[in-house]
Amino acid sequence: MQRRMFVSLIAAAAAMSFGAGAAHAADPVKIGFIVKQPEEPWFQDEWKFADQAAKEKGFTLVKIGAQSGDKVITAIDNLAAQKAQGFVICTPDVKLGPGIVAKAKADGLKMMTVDDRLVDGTGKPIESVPHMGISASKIGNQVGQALADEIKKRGWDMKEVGAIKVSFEQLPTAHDRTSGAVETLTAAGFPAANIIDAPQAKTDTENAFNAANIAITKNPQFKHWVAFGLNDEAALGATRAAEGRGFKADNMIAVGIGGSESAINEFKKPSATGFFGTVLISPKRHGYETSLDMYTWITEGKAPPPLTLTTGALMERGNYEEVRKQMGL
Ligand code: FCA
Repeated sequence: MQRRMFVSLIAAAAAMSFGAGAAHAADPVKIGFIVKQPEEPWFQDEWKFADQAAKEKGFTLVKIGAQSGDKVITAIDNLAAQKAQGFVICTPDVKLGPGIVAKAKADGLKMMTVDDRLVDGTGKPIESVPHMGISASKIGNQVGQALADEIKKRGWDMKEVGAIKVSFEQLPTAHDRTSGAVETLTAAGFPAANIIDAPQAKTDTENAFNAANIAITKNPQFKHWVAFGLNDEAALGATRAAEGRGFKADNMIAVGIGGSESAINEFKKPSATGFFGTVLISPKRHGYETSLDMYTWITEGKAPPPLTLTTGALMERGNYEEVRKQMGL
């Protein structure tokens, strides 16, 4: 009896020294989180919430920034060499889809995508890879509605308003977001001819600034401007370009998508800027939940849901703290 107790004590001590989660004690869980633009606050936030999941569950999170296809491939190889079992990725280019899937398979890693969904050679989403993204068209509709409401509130004549559509057509979620905004804006009576396409080369503030600058320069006929794009960086770039051309808060309404630090900093400025609002989306769901999904997949063999689309809520200068709190941020 005493001997048996001694043996089980030793077993318990051994299990403890390997850490919690005894079933995989010899094989610690390691998960990669690869993002395309690590400097962007949205991705910093995703990482922050992924870290929270890692802390709670006791796995190791490997955060990697990969701005090109080459870097993605190197990142996957590195993860395999470090004995990671899986990764979550927001790819720098969705067309890399088949290559990334093949690489993960060759290296024996589980993968799921976040934000930007991989496409195959014909441009169709790769449905075999679990994905969490935003409900892009609906959130675009919310942006368009916010713009239309504010134009009306200010009593502007829509004929005299230009709309900068900062576009990034090669990314399906970007296309869906801006199309949603256009749809709602025109349904509210905004003239389609006043929507000026401003294609950006990359989805950051600088490229949005350059794109918007050209749009404004080429269209001196407008008295007021509104702007939208796929994220806050697009709306901010357009805001800065408009400011440079003399269109400040009272003649510019930009609405972004995101609600991370770039937007908050803008709302915190002592006086209002042309960055009127943003549709807050959840970096917590996209960072915490995806990492947890991957952890469950690795430890219990239960694959994440094939497709999860998250929602957003409009927030403005006057209510951003409240709206963020409501979303648990
Ligand atoms: C895309 C955009 C990001 C963010 C994310 C949810 O990846 O590039 O800015 O909006 O979707």
